Amino acid sequence: MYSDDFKQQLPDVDPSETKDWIDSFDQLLDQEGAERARFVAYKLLKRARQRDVGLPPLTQTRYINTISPEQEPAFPGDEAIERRIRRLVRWNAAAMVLRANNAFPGIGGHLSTYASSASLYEVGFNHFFRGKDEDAGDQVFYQGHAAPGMYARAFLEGRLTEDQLDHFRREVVPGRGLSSYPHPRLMPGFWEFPTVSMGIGPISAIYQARFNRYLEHRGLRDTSASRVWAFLGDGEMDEPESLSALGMAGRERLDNLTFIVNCNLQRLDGPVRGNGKIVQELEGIFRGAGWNVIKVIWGREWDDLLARDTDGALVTKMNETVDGEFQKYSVAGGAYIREHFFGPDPRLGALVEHLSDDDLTRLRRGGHDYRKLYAAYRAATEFRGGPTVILAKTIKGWTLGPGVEGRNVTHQAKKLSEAEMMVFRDRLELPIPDAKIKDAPYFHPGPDSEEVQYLLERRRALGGSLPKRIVRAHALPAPMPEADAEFATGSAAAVSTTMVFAKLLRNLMRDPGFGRRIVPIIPDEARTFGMDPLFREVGIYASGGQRYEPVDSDLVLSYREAKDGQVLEEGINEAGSMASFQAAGTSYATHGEPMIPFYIFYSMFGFQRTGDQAWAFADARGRGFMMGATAGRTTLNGEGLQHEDGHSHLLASTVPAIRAYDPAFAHELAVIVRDGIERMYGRGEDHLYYVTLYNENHPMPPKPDGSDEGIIRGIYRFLPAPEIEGGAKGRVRLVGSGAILQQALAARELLAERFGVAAEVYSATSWQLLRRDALETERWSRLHPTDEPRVPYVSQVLGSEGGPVVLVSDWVKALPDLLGRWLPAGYVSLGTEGFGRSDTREALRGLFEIDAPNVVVAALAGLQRQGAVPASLVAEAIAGFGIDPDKLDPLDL
Ligand SMILES: Cc1ncc(C[n+]2csc(CCOP(=O)(O)OP(=O)(O)O)c2C)c(N)n1
Ligand SMILES: [Mg+2]
Repeated sequence: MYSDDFKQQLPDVDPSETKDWIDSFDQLLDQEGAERARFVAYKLLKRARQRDVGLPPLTQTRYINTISPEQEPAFPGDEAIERRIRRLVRWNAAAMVLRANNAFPGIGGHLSTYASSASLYEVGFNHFFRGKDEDAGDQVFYQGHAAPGMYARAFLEGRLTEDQLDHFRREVVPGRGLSSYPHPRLMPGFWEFPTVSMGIGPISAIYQARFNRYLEHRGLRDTSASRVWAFLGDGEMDEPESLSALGMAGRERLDNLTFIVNCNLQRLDGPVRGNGKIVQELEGIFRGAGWNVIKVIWGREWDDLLARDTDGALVTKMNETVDGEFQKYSVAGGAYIREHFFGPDPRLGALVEHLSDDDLTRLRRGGHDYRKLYAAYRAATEFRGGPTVILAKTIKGWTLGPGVEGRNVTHQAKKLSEAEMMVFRDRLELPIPDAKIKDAPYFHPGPDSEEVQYLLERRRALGGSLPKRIVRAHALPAPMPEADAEFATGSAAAVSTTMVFAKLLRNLMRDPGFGRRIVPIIPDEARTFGMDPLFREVGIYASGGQRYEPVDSDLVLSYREAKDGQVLEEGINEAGSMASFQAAGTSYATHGEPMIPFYIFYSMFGFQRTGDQAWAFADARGRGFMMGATAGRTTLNGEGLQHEDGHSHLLASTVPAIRAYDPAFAHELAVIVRDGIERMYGRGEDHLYYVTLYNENHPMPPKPDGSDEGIIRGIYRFLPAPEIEGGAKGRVRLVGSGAILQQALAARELLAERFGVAAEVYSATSWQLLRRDALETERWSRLHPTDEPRVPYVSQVLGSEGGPVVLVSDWVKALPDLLGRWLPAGYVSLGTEGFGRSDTREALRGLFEIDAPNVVVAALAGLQRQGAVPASLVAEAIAGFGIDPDKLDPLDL
């Protein structure tokens, strides 16, 4: 409860009592000095925080453990057995990486991340993480590079075989290999959340915790028993995504969320903060954002030293030593530590007089002290009113021996010499004979061993083994016909596909079958997209309800926030929106509760800005709709270079799970959304839909009979060629998409009226799916040479007969060019390569050469190449339309 700052401003109801407190403090300061006064002040502040009196954050505390030894709870487990289990996991985790690299040099893998974090995970597995056997359990985001540790544990549990461990990083034969990192796409029964792209884990975890609350507050699922745990690297915390949502987590008081930052002080190249202190820096940032911070810096060996540090010399030294120096101590040996850490101050020297140099090297860091960690996790789970971060100081490569531990190169270590392995084995006290060491054999004590029985029992008690991903969701019924029937009949009034979508979404949300499962996600642009009616109708999610009367409360469309509000209004925050999108889009698996997210955003700020999260969403087997509004380089005309999107479809096409659509009409949009819902929520297919929406108004025609299949597959003939009086001088085919289909339609009229050319018009609803189909077909034919070759759908629709083909859209030419080799020779693509700029739509379409006159010219040029019309006719057309043939190419602007 850090946000109740107003409490500070209360009047002083008992000034004489206040004075007593101040007088005693003054007395302490005067009589015992500043150090003692500071000490007591710290203690009081700490106490106040622990008692949750609503103190504003004091962002940094001393460089010692937050939980004092006397506050540590009794450890409920069998420490000795748990240590042995940890050693087994450590060994097997390393063995799988070593064996993989012995057999296949260069296959990669990491030893050091897990080595530094084994205790962090083990205490969680043995005492805290709730499994998924009965319900959703906890959601654990594992640090990507620690994956070998999770596999090694699953091996001890009997969930993975030696053969599978031996196929670490060799996944080509399905079902046998283990993915390098957590990838639900590749191991859908094991991993839940992709984390290895640094920064994606932390932001996803925060929004997952908030989404759990959303489900609960909306009465969809009781998630109160689920806790979200995120294991993160200290280097990873430099990513903007890692930190950007901390404030939200604090504001939302997500006490169902625990971060564990593995502060090994190192990232890949070297120290995270050689000249500073990452633990302290993170403490300040997290606390400032309203988090409960628990530092686990020192192991129990330091307790006695700190207890005897009555003059504060040791704490001062700890406070002043920079991380680069701590790293040096971790490799330099006891004599060096004595000289440089304890040496300069005689008081410190005296403090460790009784310890040998070896003892000094055994003064562990807190993140390797199981009991200290247990205390921290306990405190984190018991804390109420906000999220907790545990900052655990560790050594990267811990237990792997002097060549690897704490070295700058440790991150990339994937080999150990035989001698190093023997040291490692001895340290882990494992009975592996010298003769076998060079093969790095796995070590399993047997299913009946005390260790395995213990760990299985622990997991049983906690609800089952982890990591595990289970899909328990039931299929949803198809939308009622009322949801989209109106769009098939079209409308004479000019409307935009954005307006149509807003209407369609509202209809769907009223569907009794699944309307309440829809999750509209909007980064502060609902008004732009005409979606503000939702505010009133279904409310904006606000965990604490609306605590004020909105300025527009007298209006029909007022800004209504509610605890059970349905809209996730994320603010100007596309990364956060994507993280919500992932939490909602994976809810069918995480919680067995299918939710249908529609994330609506400026198309320019989607794949370009948060493309990595789209990739993660697809990896996570998310299901949902990304709606790229204000699409089109020339259709969003006044906003200029940084807004006008002509390439997001190209970027989207790189995500393998995508189904990307660029509908032109209301009926197309309706068919696409209905089909998407049926595929993802009826048939359980794991897709990411990308659908672009335009803000250009035009009439919406009725749906042509029999067009559904074409709309879904990516192209259909929208209009036949017109009859030309006296016979056509030539025949062409015009293919358009989105708002620019209007230009193809206008070109069809011009071609008929002015040039006697008959043009068919096709709507290409999905360039990307057409390419996908063509690639699949082509591949099939190549691998089945004795069978009749299959013909790609696009070639079936646009065969060799029918005249030249012109393809035009508000996207870069590269998009239709993706279909190039399956199109009739000589096709022409028109598009919007180059930077956008502000002007009228007409002017921009002229600039990018995608307006009706330019489509006509391209069609005539196609006929000219076929010898159907003379070059002079094309030249006349160019002149007649006032097109300057020497005008600037928009690519050169
Ligand atoms: C977005 C991104 N950039 C770069 C990398 C490459 N990378 C992998 S691990 C790593 C260092 C990780 O350091 P830290 O977060 O401190 O984790 P540790 O292994 O030390 O626990 C880097 C740079 C990545 N995985 N993701
Ligand atoms: Mg690190």
